[in-house]
Amino acid sequence: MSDPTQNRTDAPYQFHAFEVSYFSAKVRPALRYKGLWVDERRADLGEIMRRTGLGFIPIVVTPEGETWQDSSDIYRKLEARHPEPPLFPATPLQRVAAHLVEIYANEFALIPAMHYRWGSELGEASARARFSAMIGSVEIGNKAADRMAKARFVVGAAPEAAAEIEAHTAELLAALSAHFEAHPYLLGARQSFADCALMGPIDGHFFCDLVSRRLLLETAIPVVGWLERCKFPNADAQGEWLASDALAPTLVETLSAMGRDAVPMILDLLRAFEAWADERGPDVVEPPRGIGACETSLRGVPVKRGIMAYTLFSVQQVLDYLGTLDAGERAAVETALASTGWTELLAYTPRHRLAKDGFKLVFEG
Ligand SMILES: N[C@@H](CCC(=O)N[C@@H](CS)C(=O)NCC(=O)O)C(=O)O
Repeated sequence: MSDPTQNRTDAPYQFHAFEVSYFSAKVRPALRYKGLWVDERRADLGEIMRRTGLGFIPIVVTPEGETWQDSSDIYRKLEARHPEPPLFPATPLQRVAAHLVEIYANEFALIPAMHYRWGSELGEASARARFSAMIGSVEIGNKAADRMAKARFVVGAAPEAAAEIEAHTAELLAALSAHFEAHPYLLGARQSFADCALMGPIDGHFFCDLVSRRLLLETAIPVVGWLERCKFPNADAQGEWLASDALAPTLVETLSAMGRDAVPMILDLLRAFEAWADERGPDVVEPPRGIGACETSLRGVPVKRGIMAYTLFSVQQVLDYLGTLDAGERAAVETALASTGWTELLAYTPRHRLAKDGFKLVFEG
């Protein structure tokens, strides 16, 4: 049972977010799980730009007025300030598994999310109507929609791969449904940052959008049950993560459904970013937002995708954690995940390293 006074603050945390935003949906359940006093407000891009110099949603402003940006950093800062109830498992296998789910959410699940929102006439028409209703202007709503509909191609949600994206999603939802029939959360009876991360695609897009919401309601009701639990967590009433650092066999199946398509693509993206970084000029400290596109594939279908520095930053987090383990712990993690496709990513050794300078990603060293 957490100390009820621990998370008391004199002023609320401000959460600048959108209901339709993927990364807002990734952060919101973590704030709620921590039981914090939160004032959620519609993101104002002008204010976000002023505070961070970046046009990314969401941000959190602390009761003292400090700005936090980047969903992964927000998890870490929340955990440091409010360790109870915990978001980060302390045991190696569960911690690595949680990082892998987060990497899947940061990097790959964008594809089905953008496909279902923008990849059909019905999806696009309903998303445009929702954007316009939300913004209160058809003209501005459509402009925002135009930008996001194009971003579909940047993340690799290619029309030629529509069947493969839908097959991936069906397998993911089947694996998650089997898991949530047996366990309330990914790691057992307690929420972790893995659940929060997966809420990005599943709450921020799938449950928000007409076509994918129907898919969830028709084919994946246990996932909807989990989503409702994550939306309104009562951390004190939750149980514990599985004992002895175990992963449920159904979670191993879920990691496989994620890893078999995501890992080859993430490796392609990492290699493309590192090849660009090898060749960059000596004074390029901050990688640009757009580095061009690379050729990757999904189940054999060629897909173009934008190369982003963030992919390396995202993968660094699990590699850094692995680096803190001793040889025996690392071997146990690799054995447990051997069938999932993720060990190839865990074996990747980057030649470059990124760090944060304020809100900017920069090369380290
Ligand atoms: N790394 C950031 C990514 C945030 C992000 O991409 N947010 C989207 C909305 S869900 C956004 O603001 N996109 C605007 C853009 O890409 O220009 C995080 O984890 O918070």
